[in-house]
Amino acid sequence: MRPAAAASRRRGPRATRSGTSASTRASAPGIDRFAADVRHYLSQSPRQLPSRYLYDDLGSALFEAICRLPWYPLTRAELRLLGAHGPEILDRGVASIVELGAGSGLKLSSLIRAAGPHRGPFDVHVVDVSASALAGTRHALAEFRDLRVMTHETTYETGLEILRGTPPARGRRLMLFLGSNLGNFDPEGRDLFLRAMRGALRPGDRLLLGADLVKPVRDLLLAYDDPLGVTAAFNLNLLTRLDRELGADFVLDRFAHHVVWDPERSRIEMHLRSATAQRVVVPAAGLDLALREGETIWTESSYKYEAGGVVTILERAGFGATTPWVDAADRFALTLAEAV
Ligand code: AVJ
Repeated sequence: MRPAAAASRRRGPRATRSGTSASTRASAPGIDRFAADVRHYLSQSPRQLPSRYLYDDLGSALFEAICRLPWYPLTRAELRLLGAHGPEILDRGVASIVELGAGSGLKLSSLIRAAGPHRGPFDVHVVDVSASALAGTRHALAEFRDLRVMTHETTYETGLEILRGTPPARGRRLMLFLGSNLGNFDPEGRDLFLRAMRGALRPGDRLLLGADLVKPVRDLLLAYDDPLGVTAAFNLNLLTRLDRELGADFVLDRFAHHVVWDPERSRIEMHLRSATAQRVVVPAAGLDLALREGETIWTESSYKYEAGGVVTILERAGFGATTPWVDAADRFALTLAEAV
């Protein structure tokens, strides 16, 4: 996300020279929204910050690094599944592909490649709050002919609204929600969001959902608290962002990356733990915080699923779910579901 002044400008779709690509930045959330969210969530008990703010330019780059860590197998497992089932996922009926939160675009390009040559043409819509992620996706897709790429620099919710208004002229739409991004929602928000995705589709359209599965606790903890400290940097970077963009005075070495597995809720929580009792001000959010020693700021939840549970929640949201493809080695599920 670019919370600078430009974000408050609205831009309509813009065709580039070839006429095969366009971008919109429909009401991208800006600095005011960021400040208001920080004010609201840091005042809650327990204190928290929405995980989507982890992804400024540096945060997105750190997340890309996480995906290469030997202890974070999600991305590799999902890429294996996309490679193995590409032709079935992108079968002849698909004319339009939508990805929510595309990151680097690596998965999308791998899927299109795995589907085999002479597939397409495809309309491709990519929705992401990060301008750098969208640029990366464009770059990753540049090698393919027969793609009409439209990027939308906005939240998932706004992206879905745009998509609901622009169904494909012919053929089916395939929506991708990968990387276990679903895991960041709590169960209530998750069900609402799945319904919102269903609402942007028509019967016969499809959703491909990637979901990380429950695995041994030590593996989960290593995935979110890696020995190289990359995940710690990813988490702590949120404080540097608050310092830079909202004038806060967080001192990084007074906080520590802290990870908890909650077996009841089946989720990993990521926190920033205050090493000492300390005061922090966030001027642009009008906050003056007194943190206790050991108090944490909760920055992310990553829910982990059972393969059968994914099918159940999809069916509840209006999808006829097929059987998930499961990567047995790293316990990750890819489920292709049809809107009913
Ligand atoms: C991109 C949200 C799926 O929850 O596993 C990686 C983000 N956080 N390491 C996840 C993340 C810590 C990731 N998601």
